[in-house]
Amino acid sequence: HHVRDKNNETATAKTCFNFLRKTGRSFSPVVEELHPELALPVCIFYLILRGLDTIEDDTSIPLEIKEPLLRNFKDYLDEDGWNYTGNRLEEKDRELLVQFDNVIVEFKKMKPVYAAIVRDVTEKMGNGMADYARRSASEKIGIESIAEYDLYCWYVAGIVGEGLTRLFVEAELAETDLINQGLYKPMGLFLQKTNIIRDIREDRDDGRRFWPEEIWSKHVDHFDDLFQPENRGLALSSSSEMILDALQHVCDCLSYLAGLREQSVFNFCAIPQCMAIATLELCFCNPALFDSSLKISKGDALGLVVEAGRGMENVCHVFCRYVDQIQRKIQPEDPYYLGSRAKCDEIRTFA
Ligand code: PS7
Ligand code: MN
Ligand code: MN
Ligand code: MN
Ligand code: MN
Ligand code: MN
Repeated sequence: HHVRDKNNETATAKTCFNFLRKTGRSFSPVVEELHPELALPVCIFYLILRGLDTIEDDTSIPLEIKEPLLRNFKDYLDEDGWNYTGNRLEEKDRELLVQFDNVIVEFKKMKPVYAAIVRDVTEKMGNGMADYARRSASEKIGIESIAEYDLYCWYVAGIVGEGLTRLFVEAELAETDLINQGLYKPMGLFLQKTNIIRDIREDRDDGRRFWPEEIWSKHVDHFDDLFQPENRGLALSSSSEMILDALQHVCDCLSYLAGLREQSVFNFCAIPQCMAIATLELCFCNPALFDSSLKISKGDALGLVVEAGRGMENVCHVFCRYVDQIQRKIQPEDPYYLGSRAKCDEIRTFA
């Protein structure tokens, strides 16, 4: 078993791991436990994308400033001492951008093949976020079609999955097949869709909408109607359809995970997926989803880390268990009753 040599870490690497702990509570344990060849590169990768997302999320930055920041972010990675202090004070990850020079120092020391992958993902994600920010700043406020929703999720998470898979292969910790199969896309989409479903209320309070109009407009006339107490039934039907849409990716995610051989890479990939299915189960048929972001308990999360770490068979058990709980909650009057039941049956047969 390989262990990272924390005593030989530079001061900037230590600072980066501290930022990872502060800004990525769910990712930091799995990143720190990664094979030592990849722990620091993936930590830097994470912080770069977290920095980009902090700019994307700040609704106080006007589009004329935000758009070039997002599109040019990949170039700042080579600018010694670059930082950004323009975020509004409340933005929780502001400090990362203020001290971004530490991330740049470590990015420049990264193996060139790894750095090229990270830069490529940063460029594509920055441009995708900028396209979306531009569209939502003009007449439209949010995502309209399911195709647009899938494209947004591809930019902010699918591409990350592709980049991470390339890193695993470059580090010889995964087989080349894993890239060719393209299953990194559903891996990213499943995580991102779960985040968008869970954060519906928080995002709406920030003036942002990620649930596609094509889905919610079947149930309510206006987006804000989802949050009115008298519309809880219609809001829950919308959430059922959103969750059913996310569940379409589950079988592909399990196929991706089944292709991993190295234990630390397996844990890194499998644990967030198990947290996601547990989160979807918590959100399913839960009216509190429209009051605040729901979070699985610390105890449940800890149990999932242990279970997922015991290998593929246990990960399948985790998925079967949560899918079974979802299936028990589906109401016969739910318009997605049959579709959801069929999907749950399919996943349990597959797993
Ligand atoms: C493993 C094949 C480089 C480890 C990990 C920072 C979380 C933040 O949190 O609503 O509500 O503010 O603004 C596939 C992670 C996809 C991405 C996307 C899995 C980078 C990440 C920046 C691929 C994670 C899914 C924004 C964009 O949503 O979030 C495998 C490492 C993975 C970061 C996530 C997040 C997007 C995000 P929040 P938002
Ligand atoms: Mn964010
Ligand atoms: Mn964001
Ligand atoms: Mn979110
Ligand atoms: Mn957010
Ligand atoms: Mn799909």
